[in-house]
Amino acid sequence: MKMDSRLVLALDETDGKKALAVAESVGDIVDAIKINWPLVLSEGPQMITKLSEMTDVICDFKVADIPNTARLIVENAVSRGASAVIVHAFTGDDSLKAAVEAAGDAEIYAVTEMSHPGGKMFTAKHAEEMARLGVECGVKGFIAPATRPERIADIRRIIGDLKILSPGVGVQGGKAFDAIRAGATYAIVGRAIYGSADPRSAAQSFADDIRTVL
Ligand code: NUP
Repeated sequence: MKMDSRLVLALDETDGKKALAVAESVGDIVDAIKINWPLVLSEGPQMITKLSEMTDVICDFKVADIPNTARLIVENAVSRGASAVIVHAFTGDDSLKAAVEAAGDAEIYAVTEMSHPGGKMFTAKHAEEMARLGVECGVKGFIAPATRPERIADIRRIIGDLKILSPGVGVQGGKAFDAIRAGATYAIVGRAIYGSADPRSAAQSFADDIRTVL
């Protein structure tokens, strides 16, 4: 995955045509596109393949299952063109290892602490443990909240130079440059780009913000 703008688009637009138009308009600005259940459920898993012809695709399926099911999901996503799959870490070492093995050359990113207010209830309490487990199990990166940049710094201290992808920028209140300054490798931005009247200039302004702290 590129590390140029350090910006990842979260493409939760559920209209396939609009989603592809946004992807095309910002494709040269973002380093990757992250898709989630809303787009895959409305437009089908072939969206993974279509988007992967433009850029790296991260499947944010937040896989939280037994090892065999985790393996089946990851294999399927990767065979359709995903460069990375996001999984939950609370499932434990066997499920995480199964996901890593199934990914092959693709990457597995594990969620540590979620960015929304409810993320403090359970995930925040175990974020460091989950980060340590992820390192042991061979994941290539972690999801940590731009809404709480100090927590990105906490996770960075545990994981060394593995990747951190940080959602929660824009509508959720976080700032891309705060996340990067705290140790995130990429800022993930969804609605503030695809929901904007001019997605390309919105993406460019996030990329410009990030550049000020690189
Ligand atoms: O903790 C997380 N927070 C979060 O927002 C983990 C995530 N994977 N996400 C995802 O990032 C969320 O599901 C959505 O796809 C994206 C953020 O979108 P937005 O708030 O920028 O629109």
